[in-house]
Amino acid sequence: MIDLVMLNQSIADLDEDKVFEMLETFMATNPTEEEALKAITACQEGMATIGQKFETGEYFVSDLMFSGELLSDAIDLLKPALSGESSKKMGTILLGTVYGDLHDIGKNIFKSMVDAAGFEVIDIGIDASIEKFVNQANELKPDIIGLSGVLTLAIDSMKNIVDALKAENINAKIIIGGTPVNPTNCEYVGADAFTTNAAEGVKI
Ligand code: B12
Repeated sequence: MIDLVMLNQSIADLDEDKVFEMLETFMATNPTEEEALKAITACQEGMATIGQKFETGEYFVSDLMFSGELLSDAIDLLKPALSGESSKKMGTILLGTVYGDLHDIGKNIFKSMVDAAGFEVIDIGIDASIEKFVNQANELKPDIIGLSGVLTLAIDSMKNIVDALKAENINAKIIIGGTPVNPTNCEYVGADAFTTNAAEGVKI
């Protein structure tokens, strides 16, 4: 098993060489999906430290950008361990990062995992407007709609999107994900479920 504390630390330190060396060695051991999920969680925790370093002025926007690329590349390396391809079709999910928010790493992780679990995912990208969600939902009739966002302001975007979906009588189940979501703002948004963890999102 990979050293999760060191992986978390290497992400937080933006030590690209160390992260890749650790993940390549790990993948050569044919890890289980459960082990790969633990590695993703360690990376996610490292990203939270990067956020704190950004807040205290130790890191700059350029570091945030670099961390985004680093994490995307890390997840790409781990993906083969996640794709327990399922033959059954579980349903369709319309997924996007809500308007005002450009963060998509978490959304993309959830997309990979829920796709591997047998769902068809329609990804409408980042900064997705109310109209985009409503039009795609009307056209594609998904079973589930997933809203992603990590900025605090994403919560209001989520609420406005959910209000519009309900006004159009779109009755897909709605799940919200991303760092700021919690029970209180899940209720405020009017979503059916929330999570800050992609694996839990797949279970929900
Ligand atoms: C990388 C990063 C960036 C990158 C994003 C690259 C990309 N392609 O996504 C870039 C450089 C573009 C960026 C820009 C900005 N960022 Co930024 N960024 C981050 C950082 C460091 C990591 C975010 C991340 O990827 N986390 C890792 C992923 C895996 O976690 P996650 O998103 O929570 O996803 C998991 C779950 O939540 C879940 N999930 C996610 N979505 C969904 C959806 C569904 C349906 C489900 C079921 C599950 C699910 O699955 C994932 C895996 O478990 C965070 C710090 C932090 N603490 O989060 C700051 C952070 C989010 N950024 C911040 C800020 C301020 C900004 C900027 C305003 C900076 C600036 N001055 O320009 C801009 C905003 C641009 C915009 N309008 O969106 C603040 C937000 C503050 C706030 N409270 O609103 C943070 C918290 C940093 C900080 N502490 O100050 N950022």
